[in-house]
Amino acid sequence: MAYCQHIGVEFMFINDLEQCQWIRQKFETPGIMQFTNEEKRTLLARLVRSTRFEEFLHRKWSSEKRFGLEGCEVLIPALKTIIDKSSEKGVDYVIMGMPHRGRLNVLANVIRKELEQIFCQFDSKLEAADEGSGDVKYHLGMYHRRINRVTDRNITLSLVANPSHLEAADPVVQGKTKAEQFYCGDTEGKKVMSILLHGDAAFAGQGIVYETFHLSDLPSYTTHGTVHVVVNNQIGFTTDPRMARSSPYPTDVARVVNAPIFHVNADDPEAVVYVCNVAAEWRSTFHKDVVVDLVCYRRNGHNEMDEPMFTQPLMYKQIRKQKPVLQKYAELLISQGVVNQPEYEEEIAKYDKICEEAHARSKDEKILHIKHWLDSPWPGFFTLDGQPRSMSCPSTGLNEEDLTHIGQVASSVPVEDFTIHGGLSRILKTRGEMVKNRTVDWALAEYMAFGSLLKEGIHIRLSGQDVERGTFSHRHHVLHDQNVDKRTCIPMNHLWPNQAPYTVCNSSLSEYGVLGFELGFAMASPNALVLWEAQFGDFHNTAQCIIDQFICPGQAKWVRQNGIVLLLPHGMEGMGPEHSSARPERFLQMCNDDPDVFPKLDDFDVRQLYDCNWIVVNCSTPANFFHVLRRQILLPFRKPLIIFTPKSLLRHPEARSSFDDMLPGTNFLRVIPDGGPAAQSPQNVRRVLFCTGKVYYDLTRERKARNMEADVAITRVEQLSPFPFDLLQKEAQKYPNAELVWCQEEHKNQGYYDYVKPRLRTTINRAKPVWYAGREPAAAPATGNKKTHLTELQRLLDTAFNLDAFKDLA
Ligand SMILES: Cc1ncc(C[n+]2csc(CCOP(=O)(O)OP(=O)(O)O)c2C)c(N)n1
Ligand SMILES: [Mg+2]
Repeated sequence: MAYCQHIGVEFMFINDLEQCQWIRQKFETPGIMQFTNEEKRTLLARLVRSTRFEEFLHRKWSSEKRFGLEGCEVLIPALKTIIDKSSEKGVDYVIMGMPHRGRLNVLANVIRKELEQIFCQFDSKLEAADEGSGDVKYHLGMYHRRINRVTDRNITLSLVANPSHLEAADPVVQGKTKAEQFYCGDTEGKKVMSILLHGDAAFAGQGIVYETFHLSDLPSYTTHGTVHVVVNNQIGFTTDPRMARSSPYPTDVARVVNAPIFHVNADDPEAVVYVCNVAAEWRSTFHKDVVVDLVCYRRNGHNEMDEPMFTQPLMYKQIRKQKPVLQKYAELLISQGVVNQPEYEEEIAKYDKICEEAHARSKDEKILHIKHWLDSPWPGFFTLDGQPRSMSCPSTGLNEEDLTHIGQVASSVPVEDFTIHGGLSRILKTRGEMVKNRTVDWALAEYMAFGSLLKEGIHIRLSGQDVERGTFSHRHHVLHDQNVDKRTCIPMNHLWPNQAPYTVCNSSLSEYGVLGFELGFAMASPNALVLWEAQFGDFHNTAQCIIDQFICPGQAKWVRQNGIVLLLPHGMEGMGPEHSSARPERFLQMCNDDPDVFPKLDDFDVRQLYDCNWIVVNCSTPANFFHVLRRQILLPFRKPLIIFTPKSLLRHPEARSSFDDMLPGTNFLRVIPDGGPAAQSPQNVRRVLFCTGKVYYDLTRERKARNMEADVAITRVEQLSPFPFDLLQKEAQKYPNAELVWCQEEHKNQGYYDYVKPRLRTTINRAKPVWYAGREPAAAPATGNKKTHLTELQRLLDTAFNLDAFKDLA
């Protein structure tokens, strides 16, 4: 149906008449695809750059992997067209995500990274100069602000660094895009947009593609349309026009991604440029996603070391016969008289010279700077050479007045004529009483932390399934009028006259996509507290790639800090195997602190945090939860923060904190020592139980019941990583006659034991054993049987308080 035989369009599932007519008009109007001679020459020049860049790399480093673009050289003019058109429509910031294929070419010719910076990455003798372990050259990111030569307007281009894991960067790019839109007040996506590139196989196969597409229709997640470009080299070569019209994917991909797909033959550069113009126009008109499918072939193997004839001999015999697209297009323009042979050759010579000169300069580079590849700089947050402005953290306490004020707003309805649910009235009343008594529970402590940061101009964004109410119905950050449909109120946004905005948003039912999105959001600015809450902690594992590939090693690979907070409900409460464990063992296993070395540090409070790859905590009191959230922002650098959050403790009468523990001068407590009779006569203490989180409440209850408060001390480890070696050493030394026991409610091969044991032993120079009281090893995180659950709990408490339990083992 398309006017040009090299273009095919899939959009029949779109049921908006205006949109359908728009597409028809773009593709069915005879003669609509006209190019001026100047446009043709620009296109030729862009093809020259794209083609000669790969040839140059091939000549200089024939045995290096570069995932070249040969066969789809039109990608460069395609992207440049989308950017030019978008710039013309008012866009001044384009955030891009892309896989390996053609990435170096895009860096060089679209984002315009200095060529010498790219070339020196091929020099194996250069030393790495920055902190961290770095990454291979075709994963690194880039940020560049420059003038768009076609529109003469400023444009900022950012390419987000990514792991090998295909399509994992998609939601990250979208989150960053959303954040950049949010911070510049671009509520309709008119100034900031994203472009996502895909390989055909990854596009069709990876579920994260669809998770990301489906975020685009949700108000707090939409980026108001993304232009997707698929480098589709799956179907051989494209001289047969039928190929350009047939979708290489299962035909319902278009339907699933809910976006029109424009298929275009990559051997017809003018058709490609035309389609890219239409795609950019579609995005700026309807602010919806659109897919450009560049149907091409891949001239070489998967990478330059790969031999495609092993497996596709006949296809590759055909491919070898194909004239490169540059040659074909040059011949066409010469035959049309648009350029002549010498002009064409001069264009080639000009670019080759640029490459040669850059190559010569690249030899002067002595060291590799990963910093030059940063995709998200935070101007003003660091010193000019990228260091934190201080190595200290102020008190995270808050004055009484602010605590009371936030508490009052949290227990009221700050708008007129608004009827809330009766059950919620009771909850707010209880909150009011707590505030009068100068106490907080978990939900109030969170309120205090958020509310106080908002006052200080810190934007807060809390995202996840059901976070507005809270999975456990404890939060209620969005009030719903019981009489007026869809009328809501967010008291957190009624706290202070010039406060920062609070965003709380129920996400789609996705973890991988949404966590990636929030990570991207947190990348944009250090002055925001971005939190993702899992419905239950276990669900984070469907987002494991974001955790393993971005959150844990992000700074080491890409010198990029990120302060995202993960709230992971965790605790063994007889709820069965699936709602019990946030898998602390996995997070702890990925911490970079050495179990066998006592760190030589003057200041553990801040310096140890600076050295770690992420912070893992399990707070036992609301006040400590309040402090750790505030510390996250008051620190002079950013680290991901993993918090195992409670379920039953949300309503536990003892899990309350006094305002006194939150006042100025107070701080997050990495360790909470025993404060009872045991601590008063430490010489007499027979056992120290070290624990973390909710089991503390079971242990104190049991100790009281057994009348053992003078015999057994209970020390809470609130910050698991980086491990508080200094404080725990003091604790161990305080009780010279005591046995040391780690007690946890999780199974032995899970939880914290494997992480804590060697570190605790390091604090005491391995002078004593560290015993274990807890559940036995198991394959599942928890039993499905309530009675078994309680029996197991009693058994671990028995071990914890049986002073003879380890006698025969010693
Ligand atoms: C999640 C994931 N699985 C597997 C791989 C290994 N892998 C690297 S490239 C590739 C093929 C990608 O094909 P396509 O998306 O069509 O891109 P092309 O290389 O053809 O441009 C695979 C399977 C990967 N990088 N990521
Ligand atoms: Mg492919």
